[in-house]
Amino acid sequence: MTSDLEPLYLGFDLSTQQLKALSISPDLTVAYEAKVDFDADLAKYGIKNGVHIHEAEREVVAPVAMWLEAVDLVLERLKRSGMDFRRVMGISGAGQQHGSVYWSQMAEQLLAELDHERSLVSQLPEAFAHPWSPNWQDASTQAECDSFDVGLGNADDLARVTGSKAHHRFTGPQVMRFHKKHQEAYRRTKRISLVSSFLASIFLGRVAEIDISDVCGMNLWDIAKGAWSEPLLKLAAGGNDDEAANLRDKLGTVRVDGGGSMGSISPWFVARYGFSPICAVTPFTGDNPSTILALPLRPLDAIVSLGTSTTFLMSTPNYVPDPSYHFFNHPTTSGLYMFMLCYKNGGLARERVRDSLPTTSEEQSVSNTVTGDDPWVTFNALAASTPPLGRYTSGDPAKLGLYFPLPEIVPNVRAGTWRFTLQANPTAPPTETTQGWNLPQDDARAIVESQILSLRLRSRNLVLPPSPSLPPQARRIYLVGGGSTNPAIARIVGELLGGAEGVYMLNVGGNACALGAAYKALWAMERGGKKKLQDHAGGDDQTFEALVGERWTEEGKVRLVDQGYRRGVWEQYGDVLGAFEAIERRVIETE
Ligand code: XUL
Repeated sequence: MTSDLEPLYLGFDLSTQQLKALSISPDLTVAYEAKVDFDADLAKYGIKNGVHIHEAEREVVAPVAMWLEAVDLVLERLKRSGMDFRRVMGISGAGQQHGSVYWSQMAEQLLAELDHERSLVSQLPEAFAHPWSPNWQDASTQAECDSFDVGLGNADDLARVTGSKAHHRFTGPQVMRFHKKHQEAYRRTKRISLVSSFLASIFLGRVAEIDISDVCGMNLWDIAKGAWSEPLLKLAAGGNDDEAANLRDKLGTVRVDGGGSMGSISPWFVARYGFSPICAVTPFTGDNPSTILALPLRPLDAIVSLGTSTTFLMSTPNYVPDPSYHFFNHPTTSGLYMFMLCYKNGGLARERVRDSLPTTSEEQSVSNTVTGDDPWVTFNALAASTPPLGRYTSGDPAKLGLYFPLPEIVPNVRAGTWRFTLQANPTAPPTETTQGWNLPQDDARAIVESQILSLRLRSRNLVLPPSPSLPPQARRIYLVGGGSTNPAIARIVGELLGGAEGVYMLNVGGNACALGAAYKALWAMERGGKKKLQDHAGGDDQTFEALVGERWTEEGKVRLVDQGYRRGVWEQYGDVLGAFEAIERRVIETE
């Protein structure tokens, strides 16, 4: 180790709209942080919300050069905040999942010979066979998804082998389209990285391996065999064996161990920013796998991320794949898996309802005096005062809706709003109608219920009874993201999903993903204890959960926001799960 300076561990989060960097001390306290906002800082790339959209083909891409420039900029900002880079003993990072980067033949040499007097972006244009990275929001690959879904038999078979059925954004279908659409660029491509391994490569000074968790977002990795799926490689590469072998070379080997060191940081960072030459680059992973590392998450605890989109994450020892959700290898702990649901419609859909609600002048003045300009006052008041399922008396029909201002992934359905009522007799089918609805007011509770009902429906086979007297549910539910501060949403999450030990807000200032990356770097280097850290070998002794669990204190990091399970209410929602499934099916069938 460099002298007796206290070590720091540095985590990056390369997301759609920004690059964040955050360093922690060994006791897990955040020491320094900085960020680059693509739209605000790098508008010259002509992006909006970090991407370019080509509407006609439903194509969404991000400029790779912008990310390179962001790396320099974020490190400059960290330096200005006073961080001494010599202290950094390990770095890790998280990347938006599924995106791919296409390196040229020149990449390795250019990465190895960077001149510290010059920026990354000025030296690496020739390192890429294609200047764009297909983004997770891309929806241009329907034809390729259709081929993937029948590639191994049917969508169930694909989900069983790779953890997911085919999705537009998954890298296998994306590579298949790239191969057809950009033949020349594909031919010039020497290596293909995911966004996470691309960022790791920059720090490593050579193309880094893809990690064992993020690789599951490709529809190309056979999870049970722990190997690339040969038939799927062949499919993505255009159907012949030589092309499949060539694609395997482009993708390289996969790093099975989520910890340890992949190598020392590239000399460019040492000379330009003063990093120690022995600072280790540890494996980088996807943003969702990294988010579950922001706390010592126990199996059967769940994270609900209430951002622009909604994601539901759980760590579980059981691999129970199904086409309606995703399974990934856990990023640090072999034998565990990450279960994920990922929706396109989340915060934006709730905002649409919020903005449609009438504001009485009385409410407006309460909002201004009590809460400043909180735009959620009316929405929250309505969501909290409406009884579960909009049923004022036990004989009232239940109100159920689907609210998708954007085309949805779960289920795969076009944009639209649908409202139903369900008679008290549970065997009666739901009726599509707005009769009995008090609109738009009833939408406030119904939209939150609808989003959370979908989570409950799809996670119900993965949870267990936390104690003999309780029905199957998560133990703790942690809320993260913008919506996590909303008390009305927290209460509905508790009423509907339960949470035997309650619903908590993870209070980490929107940094869960970068924090997870920093914790991962720390664990990667310190899991073998002091001795191995000094030898700079990284260890292999302590699990992530054990090491971070030992140092983690809840104080200031989590806050109880709802009691969770309420007997009777949780069961009422359980009674309408079948009807909710039926209305989804009905909507899909009418497409
Ligand atoms: C997950 C997904 C998004 C991206 C960007 O499947 O597509 O959550 O990882 O955050």
